Amino acid sequence: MTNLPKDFLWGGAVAAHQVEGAWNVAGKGESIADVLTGGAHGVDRIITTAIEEKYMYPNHEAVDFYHNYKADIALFAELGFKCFRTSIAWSRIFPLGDEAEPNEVGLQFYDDLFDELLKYNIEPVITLSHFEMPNHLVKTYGGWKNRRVIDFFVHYADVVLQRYQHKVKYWMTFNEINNQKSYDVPLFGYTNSGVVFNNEPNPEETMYQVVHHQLVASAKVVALGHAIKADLKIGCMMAIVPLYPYSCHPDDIMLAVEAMHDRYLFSDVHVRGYYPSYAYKEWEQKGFNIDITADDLAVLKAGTVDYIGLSYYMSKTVRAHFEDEETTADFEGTVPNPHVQASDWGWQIDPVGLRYSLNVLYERYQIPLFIVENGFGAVDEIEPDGSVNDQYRIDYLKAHIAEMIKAVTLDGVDLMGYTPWGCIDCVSFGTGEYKKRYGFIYVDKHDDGSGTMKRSKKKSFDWFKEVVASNGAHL
Ligand code: BGP
Repeated sequence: MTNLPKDFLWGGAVAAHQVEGAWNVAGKGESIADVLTGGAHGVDRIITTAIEEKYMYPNHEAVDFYHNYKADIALFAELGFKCFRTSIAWSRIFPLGDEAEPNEVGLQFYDDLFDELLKYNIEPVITLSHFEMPNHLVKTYGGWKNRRVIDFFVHYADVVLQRYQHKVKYWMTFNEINNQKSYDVPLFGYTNSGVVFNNEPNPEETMYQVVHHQLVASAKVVALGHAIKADLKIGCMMAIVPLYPYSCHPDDIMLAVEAMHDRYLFSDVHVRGYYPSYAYKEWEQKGFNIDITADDLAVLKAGTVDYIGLSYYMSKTVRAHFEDEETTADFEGTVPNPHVQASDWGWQIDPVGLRYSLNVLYERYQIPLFIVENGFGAVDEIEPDGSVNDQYRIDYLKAHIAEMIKAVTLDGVDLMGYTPWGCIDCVSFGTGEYKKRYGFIYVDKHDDGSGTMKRSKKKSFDWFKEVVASNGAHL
């Protein structure tokens, strides 16, 4: 039996640049996602900051949601979605990012998209910045390193919040803002902020400055949104990857606490409106000089979020001592957890970690949570009859939803909804591939550029439809 609230927001999630395509139509400017390579280049997606003929840019076409959104939304409606999470491509609204006047055709596209969702009573859940920004802001201003970008972002947010205030109630500011803490993974910094931290003289200090600018921008937008319409719900969005201690050795326990500071720092500021003491201590020890003004501190205080949106895919494990062992930590300081299995991409599958994370977050913050990403990336095989038997995806989602329901019904976590990632197949963010699929809806499009873009239902489609219809009672 389930006791999920009646208005629980079941749905699905994507991001503009991973589905829309139409990268240069209707006045859209070039975004940083448009210069990310894909396909054969694997994870090395940042090859150039300008479009070059010899590379493939999967986001240019993506799955052409821009032209197919009506038919795709009809399928979401068939799934019974109560909400649909996507993002607005900033460069459709402000092609360069620093203009005074928005691109009306871009605004109209999202009006039409939101109207189509509302036609089926599907609530749009909108991320303002999901791994893309106008490339002009990177080339001319240095991306989020530059304090002026705060004003450009707030202006963009002001325009869309005003415009869509009666159509969109649920908003988030920056997708997975805390990913940047892994500043030595170039893709995270680049897509979040237009900065490749490793190219900076002091990568970590620059990362904190960039993040500070974004936290200030986020707080300004939260306050602005509430001033525009008091009942808008504006959240942050965190990549939640719990870091377990490898053992009960006190050093493993403490290492996990320290490692989690890196993750909580972002949500601490978003939710509480001030930096935690451990952040100041870290900056002091490392000799960092982050430009934080008294005005900034007041802004942070005045713009705390209404809820925490989160992605959850995996847990990781940290270990303090390796004496006489062959195992060593990876580049992030994590080691394989012998008690869980991993996906083909090495992501550790840990449904209990979701319940654990929801508990820890709710204990810490006592504000509503919203799972806005969870899912299983896999290579799907088409059967001779055209079907896709993605039982592995059903198994993954079923186990995670079961733990999510325990968090609500047994632990009392206030959870707003659940939107699995990539409800329709889309371009992988991490690898730029089509073959890493997450959807209930298959899209016939492949890494060699072939494919008809035809949509078809996978086995998981009917399964999730029943989950939604039963409000989680039938898994
Ligand atoms: C999150 C991002 C998404 C998405 C997802 C899956 O980090 O917010 O944009 O793509 O991960 O990752 P991937 O596409 O690399 O499998």
